[in-house]
Amino acid sequence: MTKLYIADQTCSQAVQIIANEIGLNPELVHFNVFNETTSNGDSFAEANPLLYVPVLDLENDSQDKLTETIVITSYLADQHPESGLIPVRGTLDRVKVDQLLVFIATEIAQKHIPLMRKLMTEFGTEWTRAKLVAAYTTLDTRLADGRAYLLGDNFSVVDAYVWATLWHERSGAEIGHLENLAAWKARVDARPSVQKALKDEAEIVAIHKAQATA
Ligand SMILES: N[C@@H](CCC(=O)N[C@@H](CS)C(=O)NCC(=O)O)C(=O)O
Repeated sequence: MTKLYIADQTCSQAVQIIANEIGLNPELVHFNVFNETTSNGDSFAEANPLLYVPVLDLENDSQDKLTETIVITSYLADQHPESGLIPVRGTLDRVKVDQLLVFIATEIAQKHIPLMRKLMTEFGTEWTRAKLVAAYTTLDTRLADGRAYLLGDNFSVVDAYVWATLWHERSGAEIGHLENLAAWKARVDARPSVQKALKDEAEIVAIHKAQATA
């Protein structure tokens, strides 16, 4: 049984969604980023000394603990090619997806973090918000041909990652005018894998909170 470390409303939702799409049931462990405790008492620093979720503990003989959202989601999708969640490794289609995943990690996910944590100067805030709006605009443009999901007709790791890092409201990046993206979000919101991820996350967060107050 694998163990997936998650935190509330973070990029770890992308891994939960992909696991749900495939039908995997990793044990969920909640990491509280504020007090650095876990819902099962594990030391999270042993899983990832940088204290970032997600971490997938494979619980294998070599005790591999996978970090990096794009690595974990791609690994799970690769292990289950029948899911159609990612193109086959070694193809140009796959390179294009990897390009997009790195773009999302660097131009979207990590750009949000200093904004959400209010770490930037006024100039830096405006600059970074503009970068985010530009990045989201490229995704909106992809969807302009009427495709249901970011790669085409089928849901993929790319959709899961963009959805899980849609933090524009918390960052103050104004993307309300991107109508294709809004319609895409509604489609992703409705997926059972996404609903289950939110429900499972809320449950483990509540359990962890109850332990703290017991
Ligand atoms: N390089 C990692 C970064 C993951 C990351 O930024 N995780 C955030 C949540 S989305 C986190 O754990 N933050 C904890 C903290 O800042 O204390 C990845 O791409 O997966």
